[in-house]
Amino acid sequence: MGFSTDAIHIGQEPDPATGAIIVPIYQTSTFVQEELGKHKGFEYARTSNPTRARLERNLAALEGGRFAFAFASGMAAIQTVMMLFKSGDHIVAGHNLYGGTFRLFERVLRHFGLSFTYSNTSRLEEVERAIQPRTRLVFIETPTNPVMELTDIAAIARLAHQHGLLLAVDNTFMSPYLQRPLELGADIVVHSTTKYLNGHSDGVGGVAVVNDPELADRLKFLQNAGGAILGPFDAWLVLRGVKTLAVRMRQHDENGRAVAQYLAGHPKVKRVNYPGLPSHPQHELAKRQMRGFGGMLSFETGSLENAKTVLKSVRLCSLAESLGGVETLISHPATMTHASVPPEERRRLGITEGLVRISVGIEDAEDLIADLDQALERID
Ligand code: P1T
Repeated sequence: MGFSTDAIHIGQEPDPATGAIIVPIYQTSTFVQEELGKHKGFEYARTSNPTRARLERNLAALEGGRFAFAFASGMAAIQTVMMLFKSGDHIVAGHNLYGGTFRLFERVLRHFGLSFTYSNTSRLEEVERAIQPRTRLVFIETPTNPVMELTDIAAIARLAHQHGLLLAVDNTFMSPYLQRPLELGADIVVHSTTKYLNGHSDGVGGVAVVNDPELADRLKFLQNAGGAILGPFDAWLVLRGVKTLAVRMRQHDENGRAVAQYLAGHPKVKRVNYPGLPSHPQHELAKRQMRGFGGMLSFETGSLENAKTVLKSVRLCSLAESLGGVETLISHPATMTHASVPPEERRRLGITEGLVRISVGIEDAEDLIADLDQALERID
């Protein structure tokens, strides 16, 4: 079946007990057993909950994987994936990650004996140089948050596997509608479901998806052992959100292209980071590896003052962290999402004080452009 059919039907079958067309929210902590060891497949809701189980089945299918595990947040999903490793292990990570991921790696997991080398994963030779005898994992975002740099997933998967490493891809920015890393060779896909999968800015969650049954067993164990699970109501919101994932992503993509093109032609905008623009250094890779370019972009206003003016002047775009909702959000990575990245590292990556990020929503594109136009008129 096609992607939209899967999104609407897999895990979303009518409730066998009542015929309810919508998956019920099983707001329960435990399940009564008939006798010792005899139950209906559910014992305790940390271990497994029917609403969450439905979502996990759905998201596994959408990512082209066999197993999915839903967590309380994107960070909880990433944290649980990192618990697959042990003290002494080394991870090669992309140099431009969501600030919270970098913070987890540097300020938490280092204390548990994991070590990290950050490299420009768009250059395979840099990744190869970073590999050490105790390296176990390559962890990337593509496109990256917020400078929209790409990594060739198929190529880096081959390299990782040649060295006996796992490849994990944070697919939050694209959603499985636009990019399916498992099909390109990745071993683990993670998402902040808070973003496009939920799509309506009304819940925080995360997921990890894998194909390998052994990896799945270990993640299932860690999900239960650590307990950072997604609650049933939040799982239900994502089940509702994914039904419109395909149509939303098509509109995010169309609007993203329109806004990027408008910004690229604006005399006061110094640079636009959007993989759909022919000027993007990896535009060809984007066309090959993604089904569209999505709704995320960032652009350079030239100074902190200019960025502040834009953020203050927009009326339709809302100044807020997060992304992937139907409404357009605008933000300042240097002081918001990437504040935990050291300033010199930020500068090196192009996360300047003048950089503004937009999560282009699915409003009418001409209204978004008009809003940005009146805001940009106020800058130098
Ligand atoms: O916020 P949470 O659901 O825990 O997800 C963390 C996360 C993981 N991966 C990527 C690529 C992300 O962008 C995020 C969260 N990002 C934002 C809140 C943001 O505004 O960029």
